[in-house]
Amino acid sequence: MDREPGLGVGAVARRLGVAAATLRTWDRRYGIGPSGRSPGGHRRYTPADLARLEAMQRSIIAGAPPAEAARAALNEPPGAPPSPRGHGAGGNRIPLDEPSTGSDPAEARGLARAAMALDAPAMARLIRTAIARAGVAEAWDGLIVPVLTGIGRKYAASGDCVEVEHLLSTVLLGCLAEVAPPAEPLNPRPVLLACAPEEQHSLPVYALAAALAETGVAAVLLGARVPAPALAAAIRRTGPNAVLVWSQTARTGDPGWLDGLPGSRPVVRLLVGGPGWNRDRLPSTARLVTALPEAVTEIRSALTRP
Ligand code: B12
Repeated sequence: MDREPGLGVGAVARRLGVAAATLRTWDRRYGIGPSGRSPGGHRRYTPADLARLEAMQRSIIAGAPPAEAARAALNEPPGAPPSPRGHGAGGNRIPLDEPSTGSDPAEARGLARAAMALDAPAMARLIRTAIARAGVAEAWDGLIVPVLTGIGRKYAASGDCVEVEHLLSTVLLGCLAEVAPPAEPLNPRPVLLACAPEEQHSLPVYALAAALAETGVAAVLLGARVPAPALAAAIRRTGPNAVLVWSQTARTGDPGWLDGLPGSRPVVRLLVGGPGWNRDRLPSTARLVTALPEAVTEIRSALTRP
């Protein structure tokens, strides 16, 4: 056994960038914990323990479930050379959460694999099949969001995958745009969908437009990075029943400008969506929606108002 006093749980947590509670859980659940003792008898992580944890963390970032990552790390001889970041065993995998009920985990793994392989035709096939089978809202929440979130996590952990993010986004925008607008829309007045000024993350508004189209509602999709005066002009010109503005990132989430949007004649229902918004500062005229089906319901209810 290693005779060095080693590191306490707090120091190891800081080094790996995970919470101390996570390390305790890994120890309890997977038996990957400190094997040393301090002179005072406290448990200490030895350099070999640390190497094992680093190996486990690399596997998790590469997409392995924690139990499997721990098993592999415990079986790896301590001191085995670390695989280069993001390219080791399983390095081509996107970490996926447990799928929501009703969704098919194999489908999400397939889309993640096709995305990592930059195989656009395979991605499009999987996305189109899911939309045709379950509709846009279910395909979005059950298949697409988990893969997007996984890619985001991989990017955050390693800086990799920006090309995957770009290609999957391009394919998705194409597939969502294929959902035909209703021939005879339910809504005589338009619904406007826009991203906040400088917000480039536009996929959710495309998904919303497609989901609305499936229910017979036609939307006017202004897309990414809509300047505030341009949205105001579109509202004045079209007299919409409902407007939804998306902010994905905190950088675009200051809602100060929303108050300046034209709000009446007829009454415009103002909805905001996305994790970027500063919720404490939303004007009382804006209602925050937190899920795609909720946005569809809210928009439809605005249409049926007198
Ligand atoms: C696709 C993507 C891109 C694409 C966008 C393409 C497009 N046309 O939209 C591109 C490649 C352009 C891009 C660029 C960048 N991106 Co980007 N991107 C993403 C990614 C992978 C998915 C975004 C998305 O569509 N999310 C929508 C859903 C999937 O996510 P969600 O909001 O968390 O969903 C929750 C709710 O909002 C709700 N929900 C889901 N869908 C819907 C729909 C509606 C209508 C409603 C109401 C609710 C709802 O349900 C979910 C559970 O609660 C995210 C990862 C992520 N976790 O989101 C990163 C992410 C948003 N990007 C990020 C970054 C840093 C960038 C860049 C700055 C650098 C980079 N990665 O290249 C640039 C610059 C962007 C800019 N200047 O604005 C960070 C943002 C970090 C932060 N907190 O600010 C993220 C989180 C990745 C990460 N983990 O680091 N990106």
